[in-house]
Amino acid sequence: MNRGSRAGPDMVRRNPARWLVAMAGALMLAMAPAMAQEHNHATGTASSQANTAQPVATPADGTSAATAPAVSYHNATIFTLKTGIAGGRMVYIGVGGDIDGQTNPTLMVHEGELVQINLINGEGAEHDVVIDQYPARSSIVVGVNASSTFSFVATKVGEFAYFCSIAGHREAGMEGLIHVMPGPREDMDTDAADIVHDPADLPGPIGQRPPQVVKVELETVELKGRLDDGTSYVYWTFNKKVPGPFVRVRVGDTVEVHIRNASDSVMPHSVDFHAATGPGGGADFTQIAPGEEAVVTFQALKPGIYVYHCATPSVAHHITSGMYGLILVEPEGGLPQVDREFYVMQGELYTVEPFGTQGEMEMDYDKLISEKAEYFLFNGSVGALTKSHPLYATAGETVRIFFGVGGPNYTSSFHVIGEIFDHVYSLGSVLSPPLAGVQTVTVPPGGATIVDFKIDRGGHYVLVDHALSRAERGLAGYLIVDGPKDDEIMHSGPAGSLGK
Ligand SMILES: [Cu+2]
Repeated sequence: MNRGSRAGPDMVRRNPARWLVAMAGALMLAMAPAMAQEHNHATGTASSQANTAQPVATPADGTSAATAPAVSYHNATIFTLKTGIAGGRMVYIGVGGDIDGQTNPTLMVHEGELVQINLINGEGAEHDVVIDQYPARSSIVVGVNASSTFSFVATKVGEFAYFCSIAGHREAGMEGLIHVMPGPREDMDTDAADIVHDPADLPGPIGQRPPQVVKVELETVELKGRLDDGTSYVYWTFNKKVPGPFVRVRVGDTVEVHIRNASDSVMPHSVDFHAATGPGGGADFTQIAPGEEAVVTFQALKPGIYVYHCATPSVAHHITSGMYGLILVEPEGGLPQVDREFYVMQGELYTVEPFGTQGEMEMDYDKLISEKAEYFLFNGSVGALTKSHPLYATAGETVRIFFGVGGPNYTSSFHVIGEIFDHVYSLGSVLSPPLAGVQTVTVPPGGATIVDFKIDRGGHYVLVDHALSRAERGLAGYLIVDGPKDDEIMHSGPAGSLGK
């Protein structure tokens, strides 16, 4: 740990173990206030504390959904403790974040924060964890790998013991401190720009019209952008967003690309359209220094969904920094109509600083060329599609996601948790018939796909790369669907119990 204690909980908040231990609970926590209302929770502190009175034991496989406090995940400070034996004593051992591996770690939180504690049984004996002077306790975990999650709001400032209430266990060593510091966590937000491309921001279908000349305006802009709360990165972008603008044309169109490199750029930039046929996909004609402009024109010969990206050496550096986007070349007559379309792209960042560090991140060239990513991102930042721009839809609607991978290196196993793709335009081909009934789609770097699905049921759906370790490094998005949730398609309890 190389930072002050104030930053400690932040590291823990990004604790990778949160997904493994309390995936369902953590996901629920992140839901918008509207979702909380649907769960009939009052908002605010009282509800969160009320939850502690009824802790929910979760099996270690995380399949059971915990009750969700009506607060924002944004504010949750998460700790994971595993019971064990150290030096002949019974102890709690920190898992993940700054407390990783520590015996009876001191848990640093701020006044007013929602604190979530995950307890994992590490050796099999009966245990729990109780916070002194707070109405907060876990349920008892019995058996190896049993786990429990509870949460409470740290309303009282000071140092309080946490301990195991099973007779004799506190005395045997199962005791630590939770330190509630006065005042809110320092707002680390900087002057960093919001570089997230809203996934709902894309032009509508073209449909029936004859081919024409379509002018595309791109500006390459280097700017300090928000990577995560209190964390920034100097992105290189098309039009200040990641991904760049969604370009939509039809087959037979003439695409006239005007690219301008902002005068305050440091680097030269360019653009390579995978939808184009010709030298460098246009990159050979668009290598421009700061302040320069170039124009390249190409025929959209083949329909499909294609990536475009900067192709200035080192190309991997330009791509990782955010220089990618999608161009849809519609087939004649367009794609089948759907109710909602979304635009999502995946990329990864290679920073000197480990994932979760606060401050301004630096690109690490050695990590880049050895493909050791620190961050995996949808639409440019951690939380882009969870905290700031979730996808919204209504039950009964058909949804289409144009999904591309900028990369530069990692293939995505794109999946929406809780849904099945009705149609997949595999590898972005719209000339081949779409696949039907698909769970997970492979999307290579520099590749894209189109997935369509009807949402039959309200609820929370989660966009992931099913290489789920990447979810620990920033990669997740929410599709929040308004509509009835308890129905024949899925409901809690046995068959035939609905409405009884
Ligand atoms: Cu570039």
